[in-house]
Amino acid sequence: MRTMTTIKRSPSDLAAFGGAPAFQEPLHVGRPNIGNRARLLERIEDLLDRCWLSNNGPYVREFEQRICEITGAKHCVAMCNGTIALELAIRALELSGEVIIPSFTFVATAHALQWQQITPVFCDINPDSHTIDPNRVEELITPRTSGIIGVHLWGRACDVDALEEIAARRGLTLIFDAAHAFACSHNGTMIGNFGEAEVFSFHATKFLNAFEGGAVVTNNGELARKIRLMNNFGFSGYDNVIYIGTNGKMNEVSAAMGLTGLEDLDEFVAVNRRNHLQYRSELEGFSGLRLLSYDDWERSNYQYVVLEIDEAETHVGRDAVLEVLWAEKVLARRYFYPGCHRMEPYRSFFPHARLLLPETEGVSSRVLVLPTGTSVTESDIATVAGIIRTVVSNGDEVTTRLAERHLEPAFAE
Ligand code: T4K
Repeated sequence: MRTMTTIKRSPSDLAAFGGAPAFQEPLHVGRPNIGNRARLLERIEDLLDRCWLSNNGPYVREFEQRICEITGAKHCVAMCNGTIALELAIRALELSGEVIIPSFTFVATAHALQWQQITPVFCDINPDSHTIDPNRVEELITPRTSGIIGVHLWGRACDVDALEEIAARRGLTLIFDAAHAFACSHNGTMIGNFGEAEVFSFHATKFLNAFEGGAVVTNNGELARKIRLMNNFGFSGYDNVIYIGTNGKMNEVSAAMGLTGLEDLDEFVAVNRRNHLQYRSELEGFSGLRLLSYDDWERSNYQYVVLEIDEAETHVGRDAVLEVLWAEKVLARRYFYPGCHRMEPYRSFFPHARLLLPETEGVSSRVLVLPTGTSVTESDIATVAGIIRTVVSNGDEVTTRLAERHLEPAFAE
């Protein structure tokens, strides 16, 4: 049992102010969904018996097939991670010059471009959806712009239709970073079918994990063929290299993990959804708190519990709530603070970018991502929500006491 019986009714009960931590062991945000261990070990035994560990093995091929079945997309190329998958999609589509992306995303979206000497141009987001604002995209198009990468942040589709319209009208290539959006839909069509290509991540912390993994999914056969070549050094059959490539291959153990997770996909969704609804009911009615919701008419993986804290109403800032939670061993995260534009090398390249990104600045100062997934229990969530309720119900006091705490010599070091 992780939870102790301490109920945090008042600020004095909080670990930040001397109380016992609510959890004995850290409660992580990104705990992997493991699925059926016996099935995984069976598959690993099997691949060891077969002595086929990588290079387009049977489990990788089966994994790609299953991703196509689930998304309805025609082609899937599985890879060692989502970042390489993004890099290969960008390269195969011959993007160059400048590409417009949101700044409010994991830094891999920007790095995948900059790694190839393509400039990421940061676009502001819609503060309600947290995704790229199509109304701002058009202002950023220059003669050097070759494409747009929309990010389906938190697994909620960005404004696909508006981006498609702009890309078509302005002759730009459109792809999507769908790292968070495996098994999600947009207007009833599964993510994986939009733009020239969509990229999934199957990292340990993702809804479906392959330890590390990623994939490019597309309905364009020629593009899939090119990416498959690039993913394996450009080899087309033995001894014949026809393209500059790299090594982005997924290995068989990763595919075994991915296939095992796929067998429990419905269970992962059900648990995440239940967790989400519990957080919602526990935090409902507290002014200044907003929990991002998922559309019930869409397919969603409910992988992220995203809380926005409006300091003007709660009188306690997001960072203060974070500090209190960490003291309780609840390792909530400030994804995707402070925005790519405030990270290197982009901060040095574009020192004034923040002036064009007011919504990104605002959202990234308010967001806190809370623990969910199959390893988080109902009682864990009740405890976490209880701490948050105590903090926001006593916003002024918590803020003052944290400020005093920071003045103590122990915290000044
Ligand atoms: N595009 C977007 C929009 C993305 O969000 C990402 C990745 C990518 C592209 C690139 O895809 P990949 O190349 O990663 O496939 C994590 C992940 O490393 C990263 O995959 C993910 N996005 C990002 C949002 O989160 P960190 O820096 O938060 O990782 P870390 O080590 O702090 O772990 C997060 C939490 O999960 C901690 O509380 C610890 C816990 N954890 C982590 C691992 C790895 C576990 O409990 N078990 C584990 O095995 O980046």
